[in-house]
Amino acid sequence: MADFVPTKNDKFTFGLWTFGNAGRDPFGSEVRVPPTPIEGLHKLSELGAYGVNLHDNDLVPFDATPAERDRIVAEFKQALKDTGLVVPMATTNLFAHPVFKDGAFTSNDPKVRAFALQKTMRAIDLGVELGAGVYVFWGGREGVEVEASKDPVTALQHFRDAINFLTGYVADQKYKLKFALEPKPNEPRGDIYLPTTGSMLGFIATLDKPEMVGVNPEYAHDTISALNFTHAVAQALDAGKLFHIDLNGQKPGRFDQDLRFGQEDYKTNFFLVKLLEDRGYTGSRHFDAHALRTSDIDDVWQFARGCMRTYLILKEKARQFNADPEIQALLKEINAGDAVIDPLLAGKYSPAKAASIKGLKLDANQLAAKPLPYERLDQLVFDLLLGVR
Ligand code: GCO
Ligand code: MN
Ligand code: MN
Repeated sequence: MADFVPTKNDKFTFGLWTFGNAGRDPFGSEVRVPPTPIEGLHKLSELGAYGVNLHDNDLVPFDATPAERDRIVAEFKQALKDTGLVVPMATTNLFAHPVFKDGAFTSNDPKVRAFALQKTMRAIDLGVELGAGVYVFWGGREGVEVEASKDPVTALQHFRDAINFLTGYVADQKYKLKFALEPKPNEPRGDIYLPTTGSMLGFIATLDKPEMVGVNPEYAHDTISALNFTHAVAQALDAGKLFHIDLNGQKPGRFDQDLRFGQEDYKTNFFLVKLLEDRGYTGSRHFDAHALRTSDIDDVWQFARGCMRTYLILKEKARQFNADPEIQALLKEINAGDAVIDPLLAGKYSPAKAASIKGLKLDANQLAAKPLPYERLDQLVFDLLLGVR
């Protein structure tokens, strides 16, 4: 820990598509030949990662024959054994092929929706075969540019039908698999349905088997909309729905950058890591990012190393924050309770509590005069993060 070198216990995972990114962007072609999935397993194991996650087509090409599929999967399973890495999460590529150009589960065309279900059932079988316990749904193409083209309520019903169908499939197969829905406001669609973690949580409550379904929030996705990602994760934790998390870097209000974890906004990432660690989150710390377009392969591995190192540094900073006497004394002062009032505010409503609260002698001006030394607190956090404490 002192050298911030990860071990498998840290549960760091990378998508095959992350180190496998060839640097293509909307304005330019590939800039590097990425490592194969198997080369990636060996390198990540050397770097101290815990596992890899994948879309069906990151491993098995879209048009592979059943024999090719079986050979590729067998070789990959052997490499997992050789490296000791695991596959905790799997997902479906429902965005790359032109068939999904106007959506998968929310396409207006029932044949496309059926094709998406067929592909996803096969991809779930693959994920389970590789040992995945979490299955992610990122609806990259589930949206519109032309509002007139889809009825938004019907689109939600179609999405609900698909998730209900697939939880039924998983239960029927007796798979031990949970679903994690990943919200994103836009990109590649102009507007994607269910754009935030809160929208997903609301939607989950309308499903047939809500207990099987949680969320996979991503730092970049909430940050694109300039929302507070740590608060979104807190809400998911509070609801018992944080089944997975995608960590990366992003400037607010920009295109989807997928930067190295922690590359932007150290403070938000510090509070994010602190939240995950303080609240005992036990899932994978998954990096859904890729190296810069300027990187060669050596630099790709610097990127992977950097994601994990940054997490461990922020985790150590969280430990220091929790052990810092001055910060803790301030927090104690700010959070001082009240032996009479606290019990009245906690737990369920009762007529007796209502009467007691109505009868409290509370002087608003006196309450307003209470000092809140937040400038001091925030500067202490800054000093701690910048290493001068
Ligand atoms: C994105 C998304 C994806 C998903 C991935 C797993 O912005 O492209 O974050 O990377 O996380 O498809 O479902
Ligand atoms: Mn993303
Ligand atoms: Mn993601």
